[in-house]
Amino acid sequence: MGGTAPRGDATRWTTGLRLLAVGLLLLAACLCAGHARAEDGYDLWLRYHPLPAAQAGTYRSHVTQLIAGATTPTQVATRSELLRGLGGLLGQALPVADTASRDGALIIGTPVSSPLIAGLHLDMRALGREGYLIRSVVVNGHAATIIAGNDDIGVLYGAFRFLRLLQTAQPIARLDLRDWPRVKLRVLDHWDNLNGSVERGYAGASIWDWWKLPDWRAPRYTDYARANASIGINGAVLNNVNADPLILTHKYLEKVAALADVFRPYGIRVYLSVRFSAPIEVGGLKTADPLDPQVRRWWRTKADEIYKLIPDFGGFLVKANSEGQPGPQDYGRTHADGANALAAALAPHGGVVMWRAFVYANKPGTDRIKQSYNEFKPLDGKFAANVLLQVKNGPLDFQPREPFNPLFGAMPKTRLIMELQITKEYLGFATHLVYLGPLYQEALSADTMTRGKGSTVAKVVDGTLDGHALTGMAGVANIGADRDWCGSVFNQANWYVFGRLAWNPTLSARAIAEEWVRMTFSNDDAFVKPVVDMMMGSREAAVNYMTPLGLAHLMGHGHHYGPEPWDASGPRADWTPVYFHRADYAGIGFDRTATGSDAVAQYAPPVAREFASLQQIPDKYLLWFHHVPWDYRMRSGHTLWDELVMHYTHGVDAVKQMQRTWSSLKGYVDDERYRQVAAFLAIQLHEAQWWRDACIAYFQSINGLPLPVGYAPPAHSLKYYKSLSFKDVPGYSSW
Ligand code: GCV
Repeated sequence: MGGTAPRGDATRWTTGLRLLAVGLLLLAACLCAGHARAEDGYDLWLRYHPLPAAQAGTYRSHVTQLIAGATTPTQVATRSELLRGLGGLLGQALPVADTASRDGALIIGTPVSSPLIAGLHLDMRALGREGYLIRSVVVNGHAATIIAGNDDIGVLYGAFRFLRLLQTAQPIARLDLRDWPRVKLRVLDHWDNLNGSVERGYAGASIWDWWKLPDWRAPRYTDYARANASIGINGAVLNNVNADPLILTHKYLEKVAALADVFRPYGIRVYLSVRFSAPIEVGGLKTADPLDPQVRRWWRTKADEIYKLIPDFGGFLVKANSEGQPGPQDYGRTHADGANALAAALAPHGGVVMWRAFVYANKPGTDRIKQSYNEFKPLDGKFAANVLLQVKNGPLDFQPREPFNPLFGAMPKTRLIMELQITKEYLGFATHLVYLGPLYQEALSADTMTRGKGSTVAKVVDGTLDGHALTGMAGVANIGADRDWCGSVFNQANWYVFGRLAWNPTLSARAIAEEWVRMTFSNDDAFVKPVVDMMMGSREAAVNYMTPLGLAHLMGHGHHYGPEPWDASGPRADWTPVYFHRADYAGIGFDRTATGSDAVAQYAPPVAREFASLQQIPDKYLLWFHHVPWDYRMRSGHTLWDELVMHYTHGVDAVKQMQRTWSSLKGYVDDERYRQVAAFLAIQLHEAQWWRDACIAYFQSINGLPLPVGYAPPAHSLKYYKSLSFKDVPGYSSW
């Protein structure tokens, strides 16, 4: 034993050192975990994690007590959000007080709900019902901050803005902010079916548990409302535009009413998609002719029933005579006849009809993208005052890139609501990291030139171009029952940017991305900058690896997963990629100039001239409007074919760069979210490469041209890419 003692001491030493080292490692791991603890994304951008000590300390000196009424449901919601948010961010509970007894009171309310606010005699005329004012003031001799509005809902929006200031590390010592929504209806369209599936949904099942409603009001519904209110969304269409008529039965309306009750304190109205033939299917009538007195009476009675259950019901969204849906044309009536019949039923209650312009059935054979304009433009001025015509951003169908829809600016007497897609049906589903801010901004900032220079789509949307007060923006939601709501953390940014742009269509996509990154991940500039850059470039990357230079709709048939540029399978020609790219031995692209379909003529003359001219057309729209030879010389000096291959390759390279950026930021993100993003980027790279290779293989099979020097050939044969087929693709419910 004696001979072993020294060795034993040495062993103990070594063991001790090892234990110390392990302890230090554990401590370090704990500290890191405190900095970046595992997160599942449920909290979205409302995480309210404790701020770094120094920053929290500064804020704590400015926010020492909360003075807030709690009489109405919205006041209760506002107070509880502030207590939750500030308590979390500042790391300590905030006392609620009746009067400003020391420096640092946060006083919130309206001149009616708060005597302190009333006493300040603020000029809040410009704020409207939903606007707010945040200001540093002196009350009872004490420094204080007020969040004031004309109505409770404005105060709630102001409270979220105040929280955002702290979440994004902004100074709060000398505040003087006022803001109000520029668009009236800021609506999410859920394409959720009553059986729990979601058309074009990639984040799991529907969040609406119709089966358990109205008795079970899941807490998640409140969190949904909180998230929406935090970005100013004030409406939700609960069900798919390919609507099940059952939603209008009393049983379902009671379920809808339960959701409306949950959302009401957060300023969110519910809307329903309705099937035009519901008077037949639900009402037992023989016709749904909008001019038939019985049909009109049925809609009136139904509206009365709805408003008894839901006094603030928003109205109806209608997809009619589109993709197999019934509509007024089935009875020889116009879209205006149909919309106005429903509008008449809702008008006494203050409801609206959002009538979709997404139609392409009237004249098969006409260029698909021209049909909506052809059908609706002549109806300008024919719609009732509570009808909004809901127009997709582009004339086709939510492609990675489209020029703006020519209906914007072309119907000055009609209220147009813009429809954007938040769910990424055509942009890689849930897994591809594609921030849609740049796409939305591109659409909103497009100049229609319809009333001279500066007649932007944003001005049509916010109503300033033609003096409309009833305005709107709708986004097809990307929300599902997945724990992280949207199928990936970065998809949450698309919900966020939609809400922020619907609030103010002139905000910058980059600034919004930065807000979101700070709230969702970290305020560390070393993290924020590269992530925002990555997000801002991500949409262009997707355009490049999917549909560069104005190509469109090359996706897999029906389910829209992956590339299928060779598909010519019908049943309609204008559902197939070959219809859209028109590639042949001589060239590629859709001639939409006067020598072709003349779709350019639907734009105001200066825009039409630009799009029609090969000299002026921006490269990004070239093949949308022109059929050009493969050896056409691009501005870069390359031939079109070489340039196409280069764009496809840039797209793939950009995803590689995104991967590099993300792996360099590992230390800033909790492991759970880090790993998911990394794994999804790997999927994205794989699929981007597949897109590039399959498209190049196919186009090369048509033109027989060699690849530009230095560009790798596709990894597989065209036969291989054509052999791929997919069943059970998420989000694909055929109608
Ligand atoms: C809800 C595209 C989608 C359909 C969708 C339709 C629409 O065609 O693929 O799933 O149907 O747009 O916007 O109505």
